[in-house]
Amino acid sequence: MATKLGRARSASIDDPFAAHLAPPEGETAEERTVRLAAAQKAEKTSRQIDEVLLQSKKLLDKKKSNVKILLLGQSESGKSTVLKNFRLRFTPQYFDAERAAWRMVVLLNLIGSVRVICETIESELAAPEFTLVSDIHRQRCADLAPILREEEIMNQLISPTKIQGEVYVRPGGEWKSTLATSEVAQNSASVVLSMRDEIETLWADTAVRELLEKKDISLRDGGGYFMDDVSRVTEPDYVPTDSDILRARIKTIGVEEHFFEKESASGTRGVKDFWIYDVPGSRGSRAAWIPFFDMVQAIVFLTPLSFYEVLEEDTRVNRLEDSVVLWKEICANVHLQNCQLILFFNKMDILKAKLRGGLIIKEYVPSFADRPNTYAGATGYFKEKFRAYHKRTSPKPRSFFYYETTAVDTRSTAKIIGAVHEEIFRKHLQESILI
Ligand SMILES: Nc1nc2c(ncn2[C@@H]2O[C@H](COP(=O)(O)OP(=O)(O)OP(=O)(O)O)[C@@H](O)[C@H]2O)c(=O)[nH]1
Ligand SMILES: [Mg+2]
Repeated sequence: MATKLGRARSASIDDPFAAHLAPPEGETAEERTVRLAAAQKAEKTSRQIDEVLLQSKKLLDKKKSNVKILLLGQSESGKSTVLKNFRLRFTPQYFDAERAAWRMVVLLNLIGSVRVICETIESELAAPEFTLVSDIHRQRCADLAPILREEEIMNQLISPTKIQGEVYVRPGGEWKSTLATSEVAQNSASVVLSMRDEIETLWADTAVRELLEKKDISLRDGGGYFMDDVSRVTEPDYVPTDSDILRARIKTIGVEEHFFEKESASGTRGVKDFWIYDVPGSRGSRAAWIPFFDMVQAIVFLTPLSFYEVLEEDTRVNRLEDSVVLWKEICANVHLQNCQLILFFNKMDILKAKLRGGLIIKEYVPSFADRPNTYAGATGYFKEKFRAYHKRTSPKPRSFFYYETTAVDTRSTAKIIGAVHEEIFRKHLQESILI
């Protein structure tokens, strides 16, 4: 039987809270236990809220005090690939944990290439004149229809909304955990693995290769190219290599924000914490860049020297011209006048291969004239152009940093990333001392 307890102490009329804090009159021992337990729970919740607030504040402070780097450049210039290189170099443990998800992206890229090939065959077969391919190819594509359905299923899983028919994943790691753990994705992967022979047969067909060449479709240049690795990437125990992850392509909508914190792994000692922002580069999404201009200390600006290509989103615009216009705008922007600008001529492996294949620069860039039609000739010429714009348009003088990169090559990029990181922190330190 519960006993009523008397009031422990009477509420002082001078203390406005005392009446609320004092135990209720005539409280039983049971009621007291319940009340104290409730108070304890409320206190715990309050502590948890305080903890969350403190963490958010710490995060905000970190953002304020840590170096922030922005990756800029047109779509497909290699921003997300450079971000992967930073992650591989500075947070290798996180990078490692994501291999299962990237395996699925590699398979998706593989299906994407099959889709391009089959669509090209279909349109060729629809042409009234003589075609390079025949009903045999139509049948091969029909046999491969199950993997195209799996592409749809996997895309549905990671991105329920498409934009203009294209699949984009949202920033953050959610799509990675979905792809890595979902049974539906595992099942899709099994379907792809079961069709490896059919994929290989399609790709080994010389008529198919000739058709792609005739249509000027170079799967190799488009990113996410794994057609030469079918047997390897369709092994049941396949784990993507670093290089595979760098070459895998998935489009992100919105801004990817990554915090780089010292990991205990060897090789990352002495690294200061910093943030990197990876933004989308297509013309329609460049407005998303502006909010970052006031807060970043360094910009890595990427441009492939693809004077022989046009933008995917606007085929009237030459890719290199688009990059030059962007570069001038970034250099001239007063909000960025104190920002370090680091220029990457990226995809240099592709430029080298094109030159080896007989690309004549002056046919695309008449002002190149009779300079040596070589890799050094091309990079030297365009480097001076970019340097001149940098000097002419920057609101106040600043250093010009420039690197030739092949972001899918982890080894050479790791060295460059190390040098860039050091340079950014050297300047940051100098400025902190001056402040
Ligand atoms: N061969 C070659 N491919 C590269 C290089 N850098 C990036 N790529 C590939 O090009 C494709 C596009 O690269 P991303 O890093 O996704 O390009 P992005 O600038 O982030 O593009 P958006 O997100 O659309 O703005 C990917 O499949 C990369 O693997 C390079 O140096 N050489
Ligand atoms: Mg990207």
